[in-house]
Amino acid sequence: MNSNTTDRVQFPDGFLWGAATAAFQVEGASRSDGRKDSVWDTFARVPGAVLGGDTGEIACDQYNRYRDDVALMKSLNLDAYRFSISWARVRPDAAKGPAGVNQLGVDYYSRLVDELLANDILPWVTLFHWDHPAALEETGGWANRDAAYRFTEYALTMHEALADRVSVWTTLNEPWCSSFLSYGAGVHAPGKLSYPDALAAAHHQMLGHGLVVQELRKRQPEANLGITLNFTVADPVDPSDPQDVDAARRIDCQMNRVFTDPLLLGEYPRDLFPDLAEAGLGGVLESVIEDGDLGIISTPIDTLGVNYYHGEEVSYREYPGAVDGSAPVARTTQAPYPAAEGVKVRNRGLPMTDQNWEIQPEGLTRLLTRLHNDYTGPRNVALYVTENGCAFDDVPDASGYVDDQNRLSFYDAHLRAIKDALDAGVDVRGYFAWSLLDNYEWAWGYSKRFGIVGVDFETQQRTVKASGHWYGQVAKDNAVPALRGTLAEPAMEM
Ligand code: PNW
Repeated sequence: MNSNTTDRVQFPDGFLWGAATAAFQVEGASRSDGRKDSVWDTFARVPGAVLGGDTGEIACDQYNRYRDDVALMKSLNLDAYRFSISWARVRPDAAKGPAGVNQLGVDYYSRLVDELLANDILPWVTLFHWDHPAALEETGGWANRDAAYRFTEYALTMHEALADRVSVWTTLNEPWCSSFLSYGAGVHAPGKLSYPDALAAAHHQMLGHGLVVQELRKRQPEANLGITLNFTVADPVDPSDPQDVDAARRIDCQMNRVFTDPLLLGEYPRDLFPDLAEAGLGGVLESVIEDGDLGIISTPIDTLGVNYYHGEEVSYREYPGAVDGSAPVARTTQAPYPAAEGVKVRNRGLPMTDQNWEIQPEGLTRLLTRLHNDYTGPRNVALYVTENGCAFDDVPDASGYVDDQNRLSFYDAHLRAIKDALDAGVDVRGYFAWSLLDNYEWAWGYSKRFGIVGVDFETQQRTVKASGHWYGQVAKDNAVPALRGTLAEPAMEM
């Protein structure tokens, strides 16, 4: 087991090393060149919705600084940049037809792609990372089935503009967040507290995913098409207690299988329906599923993107010091699971990030192995870890340098966990650090820093952290170096 060793670990030839961001979190320029409000712009203005009242108006100003940021990626030896396109920049009024396109918005992504290619960096494009036009929300947003068709039209606008240079397309990022957390829990934009809307939004996003895969496949058969999901690893506190096992089953069902089953098996998990009925939501999901939808949703894909931060240990029983990793916002919210009332997350005493997210690298090995065995392996779908990372309250030294050994160790441990999965025969082909830059961390605003590159939000100065220098070397060597320091004898210099 590599994760139990401190040795250097070599990755397979061709393993892809990247870093990720999302449009709303880094671009800023929220009013430039015809962009209009997305739901995140309007949500950020709701009192109490985002810590500190932070908005995305400026963020990392990547819209104006993308050349510098691409140079930074180059200096870190990155093979790929995973970024998202802002729907609100491209179709600001959510209007249909060619007249709805904001060409200046499209042009920005064209320039970004050119800059990446000129630097030999693969553009890994995500079409939807949560910032749909506020105008679309006025007609019900994703709770309205029409959103799936509007999403397809927007996707085709971007495909037409970029397909001569872009070969990797991710439809959605983490639909669990943009449905359950956004329409159900009220934690993310548009901040709704409706489980029926959350279930409808999830289904319509997956329908939009399938429609886009079908259309892009026709136009670009050789493209790498996929979706990125966020996963948890839900363990029962006591595996011999049927109640605890039921708690874990529900969380696994309502975060993981509710997406992987329709996507790769062509059906919703059977156990979801009785749980929903018991929670007073009987017939709600059924009412939005039309004939043929599951066939569209399960259109074959090439890649499943895996976002992993941590798992959780759950029970119906009360344990002292439950884990709560959500932003302490001054707003009414509810659980992001429509049918898991009473399920509690136990604090198992693992080390945590400064966001109270547990650090659990072995969960990633188990997750990748399970996905490969149950879903992707038999269908020849490749796995890429499209996000993994951690928030720490960095303390720069007098010169501004951040010696973030905590973040570096987090990456080291998770990359070793991936190597364990590779050694077990799992088809993992690449890894993206979340995130390239400190950025707008949604409901946490700018209070949480995920970057391997630090950003001074006053001056916009970027400073590569110790973790960034380390990661750049990993990308260059295609290997994680031997661990030094307290865990092992100092490694021999070669
Ligand atoms: C993901 N949760 O978000 C996103 O894809 C990124 O945009 C984000 O910055 C990153 O992870 C770190 O948070 C999540 O509450 C946000 O379970 C919240 C949750 C999960 C993922």
